[in-house]
Amino acid sequence: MPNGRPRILVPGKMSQRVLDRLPAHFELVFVAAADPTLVTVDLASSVSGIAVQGKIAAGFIDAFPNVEIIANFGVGYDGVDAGHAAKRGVTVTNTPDVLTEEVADTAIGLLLNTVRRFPAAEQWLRQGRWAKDGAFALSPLTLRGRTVGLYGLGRIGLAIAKRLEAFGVSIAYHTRTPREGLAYTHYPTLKGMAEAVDTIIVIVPGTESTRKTIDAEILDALGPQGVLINVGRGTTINEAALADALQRGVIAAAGLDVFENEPHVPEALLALPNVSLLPHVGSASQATRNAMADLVVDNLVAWFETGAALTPVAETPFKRKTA
Ligand code: A2R
Repeated sequence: MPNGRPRILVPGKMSQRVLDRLPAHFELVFVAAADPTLVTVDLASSVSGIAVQGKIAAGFIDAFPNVEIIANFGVGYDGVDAGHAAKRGVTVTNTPDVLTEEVADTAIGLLLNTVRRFPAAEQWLRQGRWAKDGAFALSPLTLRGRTVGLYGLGRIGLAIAKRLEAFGVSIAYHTRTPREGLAYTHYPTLKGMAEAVDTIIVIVPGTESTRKTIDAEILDALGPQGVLINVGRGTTINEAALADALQRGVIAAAGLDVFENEPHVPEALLALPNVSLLPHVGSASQATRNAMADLVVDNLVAWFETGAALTPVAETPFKRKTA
């Protein structure tokens, strides 16, 4: 620990607020990317913590024999190999709760944009077509009378459900374990829920157990009036199957804020009129990103000052070993 202060490594891009706050507590060091070949011998042994807004693979964790904590910017930590960190005794933290309401707001906005085609309507106005060609086409779809199935009912899923109650739609959900004390219908299988609802909102984490689970079979079960919204992770959807289902009218429309290979969006989806697309802005207000940045820094400070992180992920419930 040079200067007696822990050394924190930032690989690649990071929120400016994190970069502004960390130097009050730590010595900051940088590498251009989370690539073990960029790590010098001096860096390897001296780094005690990593702050990351991107991917950290097992090989990068192994490049740092003395690393204790990896603080991830975001509630979803699918980019960090938390299973490997757990085996190494390295704590991983994420940023839950502080973005819950913002992402739920985004989900509702994307749902309305998708069903009522508001982005296309605004383009119609901006292009002067309202005056030239008349009223924008009636939206074939409506939120009225819909039954919405939440795939995932954790912190964000529940915040979406609370909002949906005010919209007067029916609400169901699929999770592996039913939540106590809720009036929403629980479906033990995704297929069962897809058959029963006409709208699915995806808000599960990007894990092996959710990977490509929204596939041709589920889209078929959702049906021709079906609307699919994804504010979780792109990996949960088989994008080729989705594009095919949208082209052939197997489902009616989709709204996507997340993609499998961001920032690249499949051409097949870009070409479709019945898709509303956002560039992963679920939590992207200045205020919410500030709160996330503060939680990244506060986790690191708490770890080194009190010996316990504020929001460790489930895989790494560790306390700091003091020498
Ligand atoms: O299955 P459960 O009972 O563990 O419920 C969790 C559900 N979930 C799943 N549901 C069905 N099949 C699965 N294989 C599966 N894996 C997880 O997702 C729970 O209801 C929900 C996750 O909730 P939280 O951990 O509270 O996460 P939060 O804050 O709502 O964020 C969800 C995701 C993040 O991981 C980012 O990817 C994205 O939203 O921002």
